Amino acid sequence: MKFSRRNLIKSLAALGSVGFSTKVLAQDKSNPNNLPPNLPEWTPDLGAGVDENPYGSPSEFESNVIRRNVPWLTASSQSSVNFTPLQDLEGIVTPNGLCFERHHGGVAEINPTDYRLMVNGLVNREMIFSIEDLKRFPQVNKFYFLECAANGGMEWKGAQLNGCQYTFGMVHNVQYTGVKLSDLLRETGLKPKAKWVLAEGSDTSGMTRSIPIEKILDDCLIVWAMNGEALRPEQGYPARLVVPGWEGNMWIKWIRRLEFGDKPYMTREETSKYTDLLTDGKARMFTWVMEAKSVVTSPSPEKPILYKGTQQLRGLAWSGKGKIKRVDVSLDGGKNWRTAQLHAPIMTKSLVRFTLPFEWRGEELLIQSRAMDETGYVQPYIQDLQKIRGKNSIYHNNSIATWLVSKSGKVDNVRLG
Ligand SMILES: Nc1nc2c(c(=O)[nH]1)N[C@H]1C(S)=C(S)[C@@H](COP(=O)(O)O)O[C@H]1N2
Ligand SMILES: [Mo]
Repeated sequence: MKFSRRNLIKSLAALGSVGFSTKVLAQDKSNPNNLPPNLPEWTPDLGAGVDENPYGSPSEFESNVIRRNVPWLTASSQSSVNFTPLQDLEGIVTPNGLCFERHHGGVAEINPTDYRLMVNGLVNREMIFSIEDLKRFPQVNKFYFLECAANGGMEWKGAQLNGCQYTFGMVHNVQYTGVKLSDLLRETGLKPKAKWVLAEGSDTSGMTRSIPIEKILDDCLIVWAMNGEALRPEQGYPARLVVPGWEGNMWIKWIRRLEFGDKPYMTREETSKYTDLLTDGKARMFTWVMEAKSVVTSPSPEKPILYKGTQQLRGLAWSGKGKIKRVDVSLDGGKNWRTAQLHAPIMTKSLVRFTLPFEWRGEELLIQSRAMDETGYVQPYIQDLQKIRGKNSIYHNNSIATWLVSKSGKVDNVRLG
């Protein structure tokens, strides 16, 4: 049925005028005493005072909106990962307490007074910066997504984890405040032979990665704040490296040193981990860019369809190569596609929100979303990735997922073909 005004009025009349009373599947757990026209129970008495919770936390009724982990993926609570609850978020900002965490040696506890960033190697002047020194440089405020290269890694061999949070939640999107490395490096100067940077963390894991100088000078940042407040300890307090659009592993947290050299340092994280093992036994190295990807966050396994009638499909798209240009959505497993609405702001290397209204009459659906970025790159199916990379991969799975909606409104993660 088309939503022409005449049809709408006709159908409202048929329903006894309340279009929203078509609830068919949801269990209504409301307390009737609190519903109109009654005075609800929270009105007669005064509410809590302002000073009872000086930092502030979400409503107790939102207590299910939390980071979650998968026990079999967690070696220990120090070498661990948890996932952002994408299915419960709106817009594009990931609240600080919900940003997924990945750390290899636990969260370093650093008094910012004792924090220093050292710059050495092929620079004209080796220097050491405190946080206050960093804050004297021109500041930038930028939204960027951070995605772990292993996001979706469990899905290479088939549909494994039945959740939007577990299959896509190793990504967060935050507004960072910090300084451009290109500005900082004007202070130290660079020797002509400087071609690579070794970025080193100060946590127990000794996390180190090599980054080419072009990227460092293009858009990398040293940041001290996220979403308007100091970095959280889990995200690298008091300072971390931001490497826009590139795999999360390179965004060194608790960063202590940048060493400039003339070749890559071939660290553990770039020679054994974070490489892609191909069918011929060779591995791709230095596959830094996180390519275009998207996910339908609702409906999703955690967000079943509760009503027949008009639905607002919601999702997120991102690309490490630049801006998202378009997102198409299919409800029939890829046979037909409709273009979703992208919501401003659409920023480079940032999550973008998309929505698409559709009518649900209780039939089975196979929901997919496909992102395209400004370079013309189109998000692939897993079969396309496997043709080139085989089935040994763990990292860089940016393929299209399929959510099966059953007649009951239940949603499951499935693999087609
Ligand atoms: N020093 C240090 N930096 C690190 C890590 C770490 O264990 N130690 N983990 C890396 C990995 S694998 C990822 S995906 C991101 C995760 O950042 P987040 O915890 O803010 O989500 O940080 C990266 N930076
Ligand atoms: Mo990662």
